[in-house]
Amino acid sequence: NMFKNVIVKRPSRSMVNGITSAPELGKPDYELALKQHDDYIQALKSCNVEVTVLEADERFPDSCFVEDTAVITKNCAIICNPGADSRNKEIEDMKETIKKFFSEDKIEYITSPGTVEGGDVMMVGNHFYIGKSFRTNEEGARQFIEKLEKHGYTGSIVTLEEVLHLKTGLAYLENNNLLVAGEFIDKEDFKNFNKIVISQDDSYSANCIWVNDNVIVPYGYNKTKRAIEKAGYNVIEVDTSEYRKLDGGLSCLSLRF
Ligand code: CIR
Repeated sequence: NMFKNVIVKRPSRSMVNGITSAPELGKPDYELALKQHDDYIQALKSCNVEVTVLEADERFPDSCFVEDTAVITKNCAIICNPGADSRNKEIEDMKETIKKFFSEDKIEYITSPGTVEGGDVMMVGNHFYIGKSFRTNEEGARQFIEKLEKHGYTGSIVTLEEVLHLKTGLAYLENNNLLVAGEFIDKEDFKNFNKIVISQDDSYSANCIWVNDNVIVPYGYNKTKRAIEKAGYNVIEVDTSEYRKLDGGLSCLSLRF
């Protein structure tokens, strides 16, 4: 179950106008964000994946967060229908990119009134958890499960109470290991996982990514880093401070398949 490909998109200068729930953190510094994006790409390359780098799109301040535009699996790609209006048209460009990897019969679309953002979808083997959030609605989740089943997968819905996206507080590290923070720590849906619990102060670091037995972790969260190392992974740190200012983390910045 290794990843071969990763798609990322360069941040735009307009990112300073991206959506945020934490304006008190200040506006992102574009130059620093670019440097952090370079480091992110380097980290991915060190995990033996082919990285496709899309050009920045100034029309969409949040467009570097490509994860929300699609969910890509081995068998199919599902183009999302982002619930955030300012982000909805980000899917147009992603569709074209995905067509380079998948034939038309393997590409599915979520349609209105259904909304889904990929940050609400977590893959665990052949099963997908779909967060019902402010961005992903019931109808979107229903369509998503229907598409999954068509391509040999299953899905279930998890209702979110607090965080933006499902993967804001969860990361699956394969081998039944699950990073959990906040509202997900005690959720019934995840009781059979080997949980690595992230404390409230470090909750941002629950958004990590497993890439071929390495785990990329946000820089500056030593407790999280040590816990993941203890679970047997090679940890790579990448600073994401400028993306954090827009509620974005490591998973949001790429599509991995
Ligand atoms: C947004 O609010 O849509 C962006 N500022 C952050 C998106 C983060 N994406 C993710 O968690 N998958």
